[in-house]
Amino acid sequence: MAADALIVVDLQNDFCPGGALAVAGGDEIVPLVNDLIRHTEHVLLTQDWHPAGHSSFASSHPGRQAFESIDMPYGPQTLWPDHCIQGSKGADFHTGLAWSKAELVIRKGFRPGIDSYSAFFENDRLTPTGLAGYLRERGIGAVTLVGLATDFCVAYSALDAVKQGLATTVRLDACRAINLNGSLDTMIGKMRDAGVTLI
Ligand code: VGL
Ligand code: ZN
Repeated sequence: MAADALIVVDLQNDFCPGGALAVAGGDEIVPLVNDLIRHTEHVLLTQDWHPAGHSSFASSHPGRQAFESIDMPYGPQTLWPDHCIQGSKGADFHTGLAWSKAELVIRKGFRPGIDSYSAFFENDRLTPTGLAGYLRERGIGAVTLVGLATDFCVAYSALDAVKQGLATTVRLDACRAINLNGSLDTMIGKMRDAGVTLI
């Protein structure tokens, strides 16, 4: 029988209150996520992991501001404040997160010229992270996603999970959103249309 996995997306200091790209209430989900970790056999984590000067940072584009969109060779890209820099405190998992049980940590966004919201494919939609192969080899056929942010890394990961043929659930009570220009409603609609189970 195919196994289930819990994927905890980017529950890192920089996405929690006080962090560089704080998501409102980002830390509130930690107790519930820990509960889900305790009750799930296979736990995987993603970790946003950018080199300094990453192309998704507004600071890398003189004259541009955070939360604006720019055209990258691979398409439109939202610019962000500097965040989750490799090895920094902001890139660490939230201190309350019971992460030690995790079987795998997928780092993403480490290529200087490409951002990566999804745990499966970078924002060029072509470069794989290796997660699909890992899940296939481990016989994992269903995933539940939780974490930050609902409308970016969680949603992109969920949409790609469905495309990989995985039974995909997002626990919205264990996620928090950035909600930029209506992005939460847009991405909830896309997930629902794609067949993601939203609970
Ligand atoms: C994320 C923006 C930039 C996320 C990561 O985890 O949703 N959002 N990097
Ligand atoms: Zn990022």
